[in-house]
Amino acid sequence: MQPSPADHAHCLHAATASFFACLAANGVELVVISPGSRSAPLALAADRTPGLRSEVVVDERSAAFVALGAARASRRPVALVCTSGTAAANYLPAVVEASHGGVPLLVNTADRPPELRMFGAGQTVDQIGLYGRAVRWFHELPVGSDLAPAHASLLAARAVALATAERGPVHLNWPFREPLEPPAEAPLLAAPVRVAGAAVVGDPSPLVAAVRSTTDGVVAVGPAMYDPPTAQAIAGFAASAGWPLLADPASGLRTGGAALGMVASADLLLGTPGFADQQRPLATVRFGPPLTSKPYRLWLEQHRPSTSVVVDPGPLDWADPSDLTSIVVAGEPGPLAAGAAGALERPPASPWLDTWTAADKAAAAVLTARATGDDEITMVRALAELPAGAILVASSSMPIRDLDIALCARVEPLRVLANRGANGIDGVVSTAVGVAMVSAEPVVVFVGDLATLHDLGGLVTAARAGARLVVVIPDNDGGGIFSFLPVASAVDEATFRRLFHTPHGLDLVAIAAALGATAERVHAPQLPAALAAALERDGSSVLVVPLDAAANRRAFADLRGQVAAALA
Ligand SMILES: Cc1ncc(C[n+]2csc(CCOP(=O)(O)OP(=O)(O)O)c2C)c(N)n1
Ligand SMILES: [Mg+2]
Repeated sequence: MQPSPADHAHCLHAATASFFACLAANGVELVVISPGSRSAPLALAADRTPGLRSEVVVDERSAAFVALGAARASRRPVALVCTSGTAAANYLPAVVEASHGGVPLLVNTADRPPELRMFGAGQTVDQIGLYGRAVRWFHELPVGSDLAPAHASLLAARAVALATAERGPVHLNWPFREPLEPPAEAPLLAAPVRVAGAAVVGDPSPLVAAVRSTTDGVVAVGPAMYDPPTAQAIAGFAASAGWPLLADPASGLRTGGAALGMVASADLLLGTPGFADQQRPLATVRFGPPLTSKPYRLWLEQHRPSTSVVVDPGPLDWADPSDLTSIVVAGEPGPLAAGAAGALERPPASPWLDTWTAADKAAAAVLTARATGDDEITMVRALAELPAGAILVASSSMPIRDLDIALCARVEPLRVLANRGANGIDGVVSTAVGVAMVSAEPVVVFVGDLATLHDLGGLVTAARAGARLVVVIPDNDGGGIFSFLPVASAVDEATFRRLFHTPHGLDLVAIAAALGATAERVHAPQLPAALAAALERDGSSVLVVPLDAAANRRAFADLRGQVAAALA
């Protein structure tokens, strides 16, 4: 359905106004505008933003050099706005000079929406990557009216941080669909995202201020696989804050020591509607990428805490698919966490923290009682008992989520590694071979059957390299994850199986043996003994655990029901 013209105008201008308000909040003072029609939403928003001075220069070539001179002299990023077509091309000489001269320029070019490109619409040229390698960052925005104001704010913060940190121009290309005129009433703006640390890298004061603002906050740690000193510093910060510590299985914190306030079962707790509705976070401090847990993400989106601090070393690393960030703190997480912990007073007694830790205890009791079913919960219970110092490589799809759900905190170190950058199911066995090549500790890889078939070359590599590796395969004859998705009930069974579950019917034990591994079929409850034996062996071992995807899904539903009952 098309939005009404009024809604369209409101969305479009709320996005551009939020963008410029965020530039102003992060120290931008000047915008150089060249006249045009398609760029109206940018020009009007820039001109109306308090704290921004706008200057109009008709010739874009000259406008860009004016911005360059102003940015050079003021040592602050200066924004440029022009319309589509050769207008944008005229910025090139100044952009090249800014690139070589290390001058922060924020280049904003208006564009036609995708459906008007390549079919002869007026003033339409290919603006994607127009300045080539002369810019530090190029980004094509969503069509204006589809751009959420909070996202526009986040983009503005990133553009300023990048242009400043990387000393050079950045290019944002803005496609706009007509009508372009502003709404009758002033649009509602998103709160600007502040970038702390662009000037003073490593200043922990935003973390301290967030903690002082409320007792009802959480420290969340994504799959950053932090080293032990960093993990310890972050755990120390959470303890000083008196906030619960929600740590992804691949964070480096969940299974790396005793951390006060650790809530390992956050996915189960926040997947329980009563708990998630009642526990309303007022602030979060996140280290590293977003957490794997979907219930955690939905919980944040439901309550939208007003303070969301993200700690990440580089501007291109901040990830926030929910547009929640209010402050980005650039710098190394370990020193920042330690600095903040040092500045905090002893935390007051907090019913909020007590509720979390009591709930976590209840969920952990439910989990530890479940180690007998033919399901992935039982498999995780076995993997949770790997010897101290072991390394567990987890595949994307269900294995990493299984760990998130069912891996309790433990004191003896278990290092969990996962390819969470792009979440592919490819190359998982090969990744584990690489891990084993450089590690003296036992290495186990927990990898789905499809992911194993995707990387059979990894088993060949393991055999050729003589890698000491244990491959544990939850074999649900296809992509079990799809049974948890809405598509499972949206299409007929045969279509679901052919297009999504994709059963292969292959004997993975025979395949693994043929490729040089010691392979056996093991039922989930017998996994602890099989693992212990495999860890004693030289070369690679493959343990294939037969599972039924539907029964496994029921086991998880049952677990969630038990947790909900324990919390009620
Ligand atoms: C390289 C790549 N191709 C496709 C996908 C999409 N995908 C996500 S999960 C999945 C199924 C994985 O099945 P399996 O490894 O058996 O794990 P399970 O879901 O059964 O736990 C697929 C195909 C992906 N993430 N990466
Ligand atoms: Mg599978």
